[in-house]
Amino acid sequence: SGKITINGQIIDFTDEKNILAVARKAGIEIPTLCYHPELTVVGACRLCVVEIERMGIQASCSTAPVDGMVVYTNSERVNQVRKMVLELLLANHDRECTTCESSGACKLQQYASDYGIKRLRYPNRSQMLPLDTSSLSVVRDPNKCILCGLCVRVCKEKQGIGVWDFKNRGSKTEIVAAMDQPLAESACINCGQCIAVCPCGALTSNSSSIQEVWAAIRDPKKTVICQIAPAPRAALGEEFGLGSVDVTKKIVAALRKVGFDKVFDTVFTADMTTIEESNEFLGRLVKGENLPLFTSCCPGWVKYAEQFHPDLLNNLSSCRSPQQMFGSLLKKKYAKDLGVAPEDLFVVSIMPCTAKKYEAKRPEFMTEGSYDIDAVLTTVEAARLFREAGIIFSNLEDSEFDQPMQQGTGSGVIFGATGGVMESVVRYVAGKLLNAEGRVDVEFTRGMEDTKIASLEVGDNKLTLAIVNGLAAAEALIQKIKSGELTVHAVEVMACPGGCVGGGGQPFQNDGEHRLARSKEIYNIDAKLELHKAQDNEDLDKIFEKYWNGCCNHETHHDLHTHYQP
Ligand code: HC1
Ligand code: SF4
Repeated sequence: SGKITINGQIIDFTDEKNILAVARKAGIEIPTLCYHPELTVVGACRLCVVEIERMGIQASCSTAPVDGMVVYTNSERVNQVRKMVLELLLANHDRECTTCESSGACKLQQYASDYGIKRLRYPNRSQMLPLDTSSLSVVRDPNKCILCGLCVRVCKEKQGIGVWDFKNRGSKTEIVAAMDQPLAESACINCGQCIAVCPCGALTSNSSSIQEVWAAIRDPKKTVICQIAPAPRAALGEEFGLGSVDVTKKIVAALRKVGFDKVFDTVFTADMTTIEESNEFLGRLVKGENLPLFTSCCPGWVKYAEQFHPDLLNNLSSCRSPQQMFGSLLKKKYAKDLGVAPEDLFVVSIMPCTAKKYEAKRPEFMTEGSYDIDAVLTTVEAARLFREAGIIFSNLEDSEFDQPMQQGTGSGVIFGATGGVMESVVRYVAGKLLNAEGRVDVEFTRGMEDTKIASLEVGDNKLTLAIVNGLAAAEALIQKIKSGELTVHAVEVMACPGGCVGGGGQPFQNDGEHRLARSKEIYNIDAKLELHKAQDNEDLDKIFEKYWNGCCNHETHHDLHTHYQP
């Protein structure tokens, strides 16, 4: 710890590892394209240079603060270097901003504007290389890549997968997927975290579903239904300058204006998942088999388990995810009520997640030859749909979800943040075993740490529960469980940092600060809702009764569960 002077201002530092972090803490912005506070530092882009007395021009991301240092972040020399760095990057970058998926959410575009870059002194060397559109979830445009390496690091360090890597050296350097094969051939689990860190449009979500949704809406034969996941409600407003506030009812209103026939809440089937999964868990506890139970609503995690831990597949909950439970319910049951064939019901979901696009296309999730979910839009893509429809989002009047699946509990809403699924199960089980009336709030499940473990007494059961987000953290936990170092009864795994609020389909900036704000809003929504536990959902009771003669039986098992095969 010590003090440094930045632009004449004396600033204390404690455990910050670099000048950039000290400056940001003091509210002084330093531009960077390759630095991420949660990833290793490589000092590749040189945009974060500062001038240090007696040391000259240095990259602030890779220079440690030393007591007494005198730093200038915006001297003439600093700004000259930054402009040159930006011009060199732009010379190698496809600058077709008007047609870029990331226009308006691009740090390179922003900095070029901030630093007044008008004409380049260097020839344009960008070539038109083909895009990699092989993945259902992620599209890569190599012409936009500036080699910052954030995708390489996030996939390796946070997800422990390492799909992306550098190839060649010097001016031939490029980033490629494993074995230089199309992304779809790799071990990619579709989480979209590389999209979340990409500063400039080289990695974006596969947005082809937007056109499919328009086509269905314009097709008079189709009944078009939308469901909204928990996490987008606290993030979609960011796209319209409203911040991370609850916009659930505006999303419903926007979808009606777009032309959807019915709008439902994935929170309804999150409650359904809680009930089916909690009973599955209690059954396993009684029999002492297939423990620990791992949650399975995160499709990135499911693919990871299939690829790297096939011996754990019997431990995964057999419950379909809330997205897929809703799809199955709509295509197998509700379609009949409407008198519509499954293929004429077009089911869309708005998800914070790029892996949900892949989950929707898994062959086990079909009804009479038609996918249970026809199209998945990320939060960002839904915002684009609304803009394309000419909707002025911030002016919309609130609108409610449709009957007869209208209710959703706070327990279903918190699925959207890390720890929420586990908390929902605890609320349900405590309510059921202890006849607990009213609210059962759990403390240890909350917070953004990547690993949370606690033991709770619920009735006669002493349960040890673990919650992880990010697959590197999941892997570390699995190793402890497999080695016998740790015994747990249930594990919640979410592939994305912070859970679904940090999903790869959420708005840019998709960083720690935004994940925290969204997760706070998710818990605010829960705190305000009268319905608190999954068993409080009366609409759900009626639907269970009507379609399956109750819950947690052979019939629900057939329609709402699945089986993961090693
Ligand atoms: Fe999620 Fe889920 S919470 S997985 O994070 O279980 O995507 O939001 O919709 O299906 O409900 C995502 C969010 C989402 C499912 C639910
Ligand atoms: Fe890696 Fe996730 Fe990107 Fe796939 S989507 S390459 S797993 S970070």
